[in-house]
Amino acid sequence: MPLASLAAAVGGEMQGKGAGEKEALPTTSKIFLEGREIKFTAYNIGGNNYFKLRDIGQAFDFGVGWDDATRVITIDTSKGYTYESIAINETNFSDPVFRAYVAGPEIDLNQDGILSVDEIEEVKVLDLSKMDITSLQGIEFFTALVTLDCADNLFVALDVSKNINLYWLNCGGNQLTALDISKNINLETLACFNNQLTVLDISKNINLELLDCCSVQLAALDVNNNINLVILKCDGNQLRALDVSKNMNLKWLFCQSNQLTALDVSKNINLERLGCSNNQLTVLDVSKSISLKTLWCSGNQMTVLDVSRNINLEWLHCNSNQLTTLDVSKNINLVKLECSSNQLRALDVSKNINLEMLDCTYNKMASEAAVVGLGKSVTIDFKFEPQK
Ligand SMILES: [Ca+2]
Repeated sequence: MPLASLAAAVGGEMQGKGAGEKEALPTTSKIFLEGREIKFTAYNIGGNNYFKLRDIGQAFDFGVGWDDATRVITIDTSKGYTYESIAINETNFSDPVFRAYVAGPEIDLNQDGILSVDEIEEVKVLDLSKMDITSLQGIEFFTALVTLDCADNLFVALDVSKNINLYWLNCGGNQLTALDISKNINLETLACFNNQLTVLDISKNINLELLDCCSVQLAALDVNNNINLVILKCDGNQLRALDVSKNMNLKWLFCQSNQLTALDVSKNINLERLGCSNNQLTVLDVSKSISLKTLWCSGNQMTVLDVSRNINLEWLHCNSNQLTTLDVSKNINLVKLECSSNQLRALDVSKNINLEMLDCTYNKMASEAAVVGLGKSVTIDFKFEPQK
């Protein structure tokens, strides 16, 4: 494919060259990148197609430069495409709030209404949260961006495909119906909660350590490739299953208010916090999660819960299950225990000398005497309401 820069001289690389005598006609050829057609301004001259080198560099994401001293065009495939000077206008930044922000002295350093290559290179961090922005069109120009907070705005789409250096992205609290992060392989933190995604593909984001995708209407979530995940929060979706068997580094797992009928955390030996309340779990095996400090599993359908291996447990919330017994004799570090609305006829807390809060309301205990060893703990907040 002959490469030539025929279009308007913008970087200076075409200055000084003659246009020639041949007729240039717009090309009818179609260009595809990974199956997707790309629109270029291209010309057919003498039977050959000619493209603007900067267009090719942008599409295939390699660096195109111009050394004015030696008058040489440079191609650098070791780095991504860098945009040439960008006019701060309605065409490039359609949203007036975002445009005004970009036009400010923090971004347009010399206040000439144009983003130079150097000015773009300076923009590593953008905090655009809570600004009532309806479109982030133009964010693609900030190719040096590593941190983008655009949470709590009003936009329905977000193109971060050119922001390949991003490692921290918060786009929660918008109206996104889709989010393509397949190009953002450097992402370590992604918060996209409170949107309407329904689908989230994180298979390319193998460096992801924190994912918060709560309340985005997901029916499924595949985290098999995300072996570096430390924190996963996917509360408030419609998940019927969640496979975390590959996520050995998980420390926090919150999958509350879904439709899980089973949850296997036997591989998650580093778990410290597990929240799986308000699902349809009938069993929960936490015997391998010996680092567990907090466990929220209320609002399920469990008849038994074995926490005898979880000696580091400090908080246990298992309200609204169908537990007939609860053995907390090994959990000497327990500070807070909520086990209301179960079928308990008795509860022995005599070993729980660090207990500060106990709620065993609405069980089947006849009187407070059914709570054994209460005086031995340091319980300061004890709730005992009328029993079932
Ligand atoms: Ca400028």
